Amino acid sequence: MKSGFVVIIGRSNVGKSTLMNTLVGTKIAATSFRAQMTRHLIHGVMNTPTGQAVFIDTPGVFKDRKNPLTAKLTNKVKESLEGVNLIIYVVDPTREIGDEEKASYGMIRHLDIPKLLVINKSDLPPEKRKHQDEYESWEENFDQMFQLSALRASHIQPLRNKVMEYMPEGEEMYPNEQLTNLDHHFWIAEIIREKVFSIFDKEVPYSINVEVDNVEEKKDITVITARILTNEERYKKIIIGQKGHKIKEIGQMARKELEQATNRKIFLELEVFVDKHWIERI
Ligand SMILES: Nc1nc2c(ncn2[C@@H]2O[C@H](COP(=O)(O)OP(=O)(O)OP(=O)(O)O)[C@@H](O)[C@H]2O)c(=O)[nH]1
Ligand SMILES: [Mg+2]
Repeated sequence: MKSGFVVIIGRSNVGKSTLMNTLVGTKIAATSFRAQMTRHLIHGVMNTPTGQAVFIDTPGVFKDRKNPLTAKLTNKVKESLEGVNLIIYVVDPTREIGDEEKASYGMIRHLDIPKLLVINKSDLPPEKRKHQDEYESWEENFDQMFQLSALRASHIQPLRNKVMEYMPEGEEMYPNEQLTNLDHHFWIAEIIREKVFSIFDKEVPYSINVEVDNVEEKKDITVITARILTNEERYKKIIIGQKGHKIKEIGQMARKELEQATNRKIFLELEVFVDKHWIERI
């Protein structure tokens, strides 16, 4: 059988995590319309009749934000390229090729690894995909180009087939029922963090992390205790909101998704703490 690693790489927000989820066929990585959602190397496993491809979702290459997180995330992207069999380079045709895109492409251009170019977001109308032609002209630098919509899951199968063609002979790396390297606590934390990203704008999402302390499976309900950590007292106030409205909203959104995904009733206890050191633990 065939088996190998496929890294999904590109600048922030192009749809890498959405694409991985679609390729695997289930939601593994959290996604957001805000940049820098992904902070870890997240594996998503695709099992096919011919074998197994392990996708590695990576943090987006990000140039502008001068927070201490960016350097850490960039290192993770570099690390992700070691030992992979194939690179999927994702671009967003609604955004121009600027410094960030060039920096992103610069991380892979010299590598002697097969590369596929994915021009994502094909569901958007042509007038929004203003830079389509510029990205298409990159085709010659890649082994093949694909135009697809990760969000709508359209034109995905040809990419899946191509990926399997590139996989070498080998034994499966994950047992059939295991689709990711994320442990249960981390997965829950990512869903909660996704909700924080969806509710707040500006700097709040970049000031926070979520840590899950305890998951207790009781007879009829799962009780989860988690903390939202933020750098500053003023953000803590915003996250809690007036009369606790915001934290309640985050909790409800996360609980709903967790209940759907696990098919269990969930009790989610969320608290907000100021902790400047969360970045060191990423
Ligand atoms: N219209 C459209 N939107 C998409 C598509 N794929 C992803 N998106 C949206 O683009 C945004 C970013 O998606 P993500 O998958 O989180 O992007 P990412 O590249 O993983 O971002 P980072 O983890 O921050 O680097 C989200 O709002 C997605 O819903 C697509 O095919 N079409
Ligand atoms: Mg992502």
